[in-house]
Amino acid sequence: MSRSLVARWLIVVAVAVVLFAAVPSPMARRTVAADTPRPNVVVIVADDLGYADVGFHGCKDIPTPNLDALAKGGTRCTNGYVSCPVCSPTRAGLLTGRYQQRFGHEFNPGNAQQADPEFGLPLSETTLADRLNKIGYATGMVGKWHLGYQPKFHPLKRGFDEFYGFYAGAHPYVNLRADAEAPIVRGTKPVDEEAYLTDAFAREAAAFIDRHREQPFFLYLTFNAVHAPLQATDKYLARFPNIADERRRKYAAMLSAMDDGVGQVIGKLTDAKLADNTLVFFVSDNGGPPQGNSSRNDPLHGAKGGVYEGGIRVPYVVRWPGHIPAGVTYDRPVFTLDILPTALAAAGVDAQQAATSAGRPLDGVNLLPYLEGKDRQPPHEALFWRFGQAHAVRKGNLKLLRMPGGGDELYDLAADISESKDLAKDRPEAVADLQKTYDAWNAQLAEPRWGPARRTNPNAAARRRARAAPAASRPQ
Ligand SMILES: [Ca+2]
Repeated sequence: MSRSLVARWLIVVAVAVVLFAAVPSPMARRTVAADTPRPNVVVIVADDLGYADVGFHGCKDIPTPNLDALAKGGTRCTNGYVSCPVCSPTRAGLLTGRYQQRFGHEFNPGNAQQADPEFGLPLSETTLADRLNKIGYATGMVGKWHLGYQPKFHPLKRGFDEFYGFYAGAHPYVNLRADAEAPIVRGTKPVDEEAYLTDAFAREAAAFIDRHREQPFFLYLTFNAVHAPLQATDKYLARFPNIADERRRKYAAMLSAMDDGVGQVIGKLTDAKLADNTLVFFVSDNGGPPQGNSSRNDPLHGAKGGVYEGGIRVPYVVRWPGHIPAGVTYDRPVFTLDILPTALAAAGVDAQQAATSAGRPLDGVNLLPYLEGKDRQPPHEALFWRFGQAHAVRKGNLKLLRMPGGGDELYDLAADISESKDLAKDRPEAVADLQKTYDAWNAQLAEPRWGPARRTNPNAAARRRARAAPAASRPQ
């Protein structure tokens, strides 16, 4: 056979192979059909939302039909916790899947003027956005960042392709063009925003889904609703003519706006025929602060800032149609650190293995086998909280806690969700056991990288900034 004939023969064989491969056998077709595309991931975080203030927890004066529909379409975790009773540390834990105290992210920073210059999610940590971006997900963040003011901590440097929102822990909702010191930014550029901020975030989230409907995406939507300041528009206030308390009425309007926003985002997923292929989480970043925004946590005791249940147990919903059971509750303790490994498992990645080999093991676990009912064991042997002088550990239904200036308190949450009967004196052996468990965890933690005391003194913060600045730029 001449060389040209060999070449022709090879071409014919190659074409035949390609054609044959393009027409899969019945077996191959089944494999393809079973191999569903990687799901989108949408994590929606509310800010300072009380445990009692959603319809699916029995809220009566503020309807939340869209959140209720989300809960009905998924599993509601009745013992869903955050890893800190305040905003920034919870977000650090959520986005890393690791106890934030392992890397010193224990406290809120204060505003940009007061914050420690080194405040920010440490660059040693890998975010959920980093991990999903690396495997081909489009990653977008809309809302409150609260994980660093410096450029090196910017969302676009932490795994997000797109960002629309603000950096601080709180923001006005109206008259946004006037807010020159703490602007709303798109990417890194300040923008004028005409809309009510909650409406703007919903609009941007829906637009992100529209832009990326053809590829797997991760949307991290962090409303600052219903965090103070209490500001709402007439459109939403008009829904609550019967709430006499003016602060509660404004809170209701803010919450109703956020509920509309959730409806807009879920509606966009549905319209784009993506709902069945999207894993959605909804949580609040900490318990409600009734004094701050008129929220309610009942029947839980305590509030934002403390380690009673009212500070750390939050509305927690997971929805992934066809995978996670719909309209049911899951009652074992879970927390926001579980979001990262669960989302990555849904995307086909064993996050724990990757994180462990990188020397930064995860504390969260993949919840899918538990929520799907394949694993009946509790996902966690114990959950822990440390927030300065306040700390707590929950093991089974027993919870040991200590608030600043107080002594040991022990509660059986199965019998006493309101933490009304302190069992510490009656059950010293349980106190000792839980304390030992807590001590073993606590010994693994780092010192806080910044402290709450620093943020209360702007002069001290200014001195620290001066010390941290390069010598040439220091004031003489
Ligand atoms: Ca918060």
